[in-house]
Amino acid sequence: MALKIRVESPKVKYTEDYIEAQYEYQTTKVTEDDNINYTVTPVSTNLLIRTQLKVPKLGVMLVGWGGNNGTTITAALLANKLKLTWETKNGLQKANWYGSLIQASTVRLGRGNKEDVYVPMCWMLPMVNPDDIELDGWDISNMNLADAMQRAKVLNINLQKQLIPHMINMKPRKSIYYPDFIASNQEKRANNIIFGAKFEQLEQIRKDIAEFKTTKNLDEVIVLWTANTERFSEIIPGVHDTAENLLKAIKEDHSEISPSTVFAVAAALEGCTYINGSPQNTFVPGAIELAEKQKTFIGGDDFKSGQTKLKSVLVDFLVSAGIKPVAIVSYNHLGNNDGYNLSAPQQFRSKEISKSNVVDDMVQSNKILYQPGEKPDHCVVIKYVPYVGDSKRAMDEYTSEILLGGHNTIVIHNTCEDSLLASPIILDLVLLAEICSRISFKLMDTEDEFTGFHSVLSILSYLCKAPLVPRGTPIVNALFRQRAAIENILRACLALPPENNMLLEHKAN
Ligand code: NAI
Ligand code: DG6
Repeated sequence: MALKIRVESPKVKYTEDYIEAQYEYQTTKVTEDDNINYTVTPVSTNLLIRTQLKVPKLGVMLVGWGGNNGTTITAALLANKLKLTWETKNGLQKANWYGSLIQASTVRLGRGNKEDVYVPMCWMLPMVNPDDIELDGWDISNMNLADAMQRAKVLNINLQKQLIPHMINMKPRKSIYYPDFIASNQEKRANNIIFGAKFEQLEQIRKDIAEFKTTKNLDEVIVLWTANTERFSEIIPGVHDTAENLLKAIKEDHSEISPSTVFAVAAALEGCTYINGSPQNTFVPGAIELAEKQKTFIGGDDFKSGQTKLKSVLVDFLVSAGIKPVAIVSYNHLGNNDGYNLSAPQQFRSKEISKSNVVDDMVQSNKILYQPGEKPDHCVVIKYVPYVGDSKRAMDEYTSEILLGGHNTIVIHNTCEDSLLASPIILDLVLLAEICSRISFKLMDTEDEFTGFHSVLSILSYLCKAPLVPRGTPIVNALFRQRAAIENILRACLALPPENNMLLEHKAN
């Protein structure tokens, strides 16, 4: 693959197979004596970071392929690959990847002759081209993707008409349906089911993955859950706690193992990355341990698409400006099948949990504003209103305390198609997870083996409402900290320093 960016530096070596970067990773160690005095020690670690150049032939399998997100990401991949255009009342619309961090956002590379030079994030390292992704998936509904796209009512009709011939022969594979885990109102969709015991279902999903990989001659498959939100599983010792117990419990057909966890187990056993785009606790401790043992990657939970994304910017802005948010009320209504499923209390509860913890790190970062344990009131409401379909309305009120007991209230009203927000995030999750599988590092000048990222890919936090991180790792929800992590890791792979925004060269006399 031709590289778009080449770094001229003795710290970067290009071989036939790798980019090797010598990187000085700088952190600070702080010792706190009595909360008033701090001792800070800069720490520097010299790393050798290696990025494999060969981009794999990638397959993506979506669980919930026939849903609004599943059909919309399929349509977006096809529309971009086929370079489709379609008439709208505002003129000719071209396919694009707006909303994708990797495909449609840029990174400041540095200073050119006269101005700053920005490049698409996907140019930083050799990444999978979305046009080359092979798609497949499962759904408990047997509807073909063309009909399912029409059912979703997300896309412009002129685009749908062009896509129908490309999607009509796409048929979701049979899936696992345990009625107890999703809302009972979903039952009428469930006509495409793998019957049998849990272990037999697990084996069938494994066969599906293997068959897809062989038939399409793929190097790698990523499995992503974009199916209905499930209720939380009750974590039972001896069932969910270790990889061994989880596998044993599946063999014993234990009723408290969810479909999404069976998929996670199947993916790990097939050596695949598994990403959870919904809020439920798919990654029970045993599923995490299994991924660690299998050295596969996992990421989640719950796509961070709209209201929460804005929240993770706005609260960060307020708290870092020294303003104290004291009440956040987030209301939304929508009328798609996701909203219908979430109208059931247990499934709503999963979403409520996922949407509720997203300001914790920002609040905890400011001890001037918040006493230990103090948090803003935070209320999340979701209502199902069929008429508005996929066009979700989100209304937020942020009340903050300002100078000398004053108050500041910000109110936001947001309307847009939920699946058009989620689909580019699905693409980003896949592309980022894939590039992470080609990055490895070791301490400089040691005989150590290169190691890759931890199985739990916390770098995906930017794209998730409730980021899954390795045990004992801080959770970051603030959007621009999350973005900076991605950008600076990509820069590190090229031995480029983190973007510091100091612009000292323009500030000094
Ligand atoms: P949807 O209801 O249109 O699609 C879900 C699909 O999953 C349906 O076709 C359903 O038949 C299928 N399904 C249910 N259980 C299944 C199983 N066990 N195996 C295979 N298929 C199964 O929902 P939509 O709008 O596509 O959302 C999908 C998920 O993504 C939901 O959990 C939603 O909460 C989550 N999400 C969506 C966001 C968005 O902005 N659209 C943002 C964050 C999360
Ligand atoms: C109702 O809130 C439906 C949900 O699936 C959300 O639309 C989805 O989780 C997106 O949430 P947010 O907070 O990222 O807009």
